[in-house]
Formats: sequence, C-alpha cells, structure tokens
Amino acid sequence: MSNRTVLITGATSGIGEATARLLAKNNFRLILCGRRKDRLEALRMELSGITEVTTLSFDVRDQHEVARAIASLPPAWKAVDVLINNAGNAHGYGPIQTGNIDDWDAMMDINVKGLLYVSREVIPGMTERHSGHVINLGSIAGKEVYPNGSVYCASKFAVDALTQGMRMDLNPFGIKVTSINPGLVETEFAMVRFKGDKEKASAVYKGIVPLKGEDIANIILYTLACPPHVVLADITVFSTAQASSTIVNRN
Ligand code: NDP
Ligand code: 8X3
Repeated sequence: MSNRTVLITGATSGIGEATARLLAKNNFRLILCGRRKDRLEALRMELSGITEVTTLSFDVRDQHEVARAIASLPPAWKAVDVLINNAGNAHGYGPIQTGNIDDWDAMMDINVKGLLYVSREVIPGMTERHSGHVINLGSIAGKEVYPNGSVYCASKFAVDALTQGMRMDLNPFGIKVTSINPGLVETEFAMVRFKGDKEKASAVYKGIVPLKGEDIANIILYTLACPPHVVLADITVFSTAQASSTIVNRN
C-alpha cells in the first residue's frame, strides 16, 4: 500500500505493537520506539523480513533523550512521513483527594509532555516538506471524565486540545492530523494502571468482548489509506458492549 516511513511511539506492546505488525504487512517503513530494548529488538527481528525496520529506545519523559534519539536517525530514516504518538498509560485509579503525586507526574509527563517532546522533534521535518500525518492516541477519557480517573482524563483532554491545535497550526502545510479515541482496549494498559494486580486488571474487561490492539491498528491503517484530500480528523471507537466511559454492558 505504501512505502511511507512511520515513527510509532509505544511500539513494545498493545496498540503500538499491533500497529507495527499491520503496517509492516502493508509495506510501511517502521521506526519503532519504546523503553524496553529487548521487545524492540524482538519486533525488529520479526518484522524486518517483511519491511525495513529500525528502532529507537528512549523515555518520552526525558526531553534530551528524545531529542538525541531522533537526531541519531541515519539520513535514510530522517524524513518521517507519519508520526503515531501512541506511548502513554494510566497510572493508578482513585479519587483526587488521595491521589499519588508520582502517578500524577507520570501521566502528565508521559501522556502530555512526552507527546509534545516527540512532536517537536519530528514535525519540523514535515513542515519543511509540506507533507506528513500526525496521529495522536487520545481516549474516550479525553472526551468525558469518569470517577477515579481525573488525572488520566485530564492528560487525555490535554491530548485532545493538542490535536485540535496541531490541526490548526499545521493546516497551512497540508499536514494531516488525526485523533483516535478508543474506549476499553485489552492491552497491558490495565496491568500498568493497577501496578501488576492481575485481578483488578482483568476485572476491567470482565463480561465484555473488549477492543483489541488489532482493532485500533485496523483503524490506523484505514486512516492512512485515505486519499490525499481526505483526513479522518477525530475518531471515537468503542467495543459494542460500551456506550460511554461509565456505561458498559457486562454479562
Ligand atoms: P500498553 O501499556 O500496552 O502500551 C503502552 C506503550 O507506551 C508501551 O509500548 C510502552 O513502552 C510505552 N510507554 C509507556 N511509558 C513510556 C515512556 N515513559 N517512554 C516511552 N514509552 C512509554 O497500552 P496501550 O497499547 O493500551 O496504550 C497505547 C495508547 O493508547 C496510550 O496512549 C493509551 O493512553 C491509549 N489508550 C488506551 C486504551 C486502552 O483501553 N488500552 C483506550 C484508549 C486510549 P515501554 O514500556 O517499552 O516504554
Ligand atoms: C483508556 C480507556 O476508559 O480506561 O484510555 O480510560 S479508559
């Protein structure tokens, strides 16, 4: 379908990993990013028989690390056509009055500032070339707030605002900007949120058929397959069992 170069943050699990696999099959060149080097290397080995793949290991919270990593890309990889800002997580679940400050910092630093740091390094190449596509992973949590999730929701509301602002600022350059806002997707997300508590994590998806990383990957591929004059600006996607952040039909 394409030989565009795509940089995916958070490619070591869940939505990012599924997207890497699907885009590889569709002939996109991949820059896979994440902190876990072993997983990046395993994915690189798996996918490099199908397409060209390179990896960058960095923590999106560290602006200097982000800048250094992206500057280290060899010339053949410097022109990023598609940036998928996917790295992110919820950390903790509970009311504001007893919130854990480290969790708050993690969510703001990763989901908001990390997205900004990566965007700041990649987007100038797109504006120079007057072409590109930025896809930000928002969430239903960036559209409606739910109890015990206020700071994660705030971080995703910020992503929503940034996506809208990017679309405006990048409009003169012909750069597409897309926001994808899923409901419940079964990935490592709940395990991270509940700090490895399997019981709490599996309860999130109990009694429903949740979305899978592959479902979001398919939407990303469809978004990328649109003709040059079409941009899917803002997509909210639920499993059929979900109607809102708080209404989930569990059997
Ligand atoms: P996963 O936990 O499966 O994946 C999260 C990814 O983000 C991992 O690859 C992880 O890589 C990366 N990441 C986390 N922290 C950092 C960091 N500090 N620096 C660099 N990379 C980091 O979750 P999902 O796949 O579900 O989440 C992907 C995106 O989708 C997130 O933005 C999430 O908010 C959003 N989303 C998820 C939903 C869900 O229900 N699962 C619903 C709506 C949106 P590593 O640890 O190797 O660094
Ligand atoms: C992830 C979806 O509902 O767990 O962004 O916040 S939710």
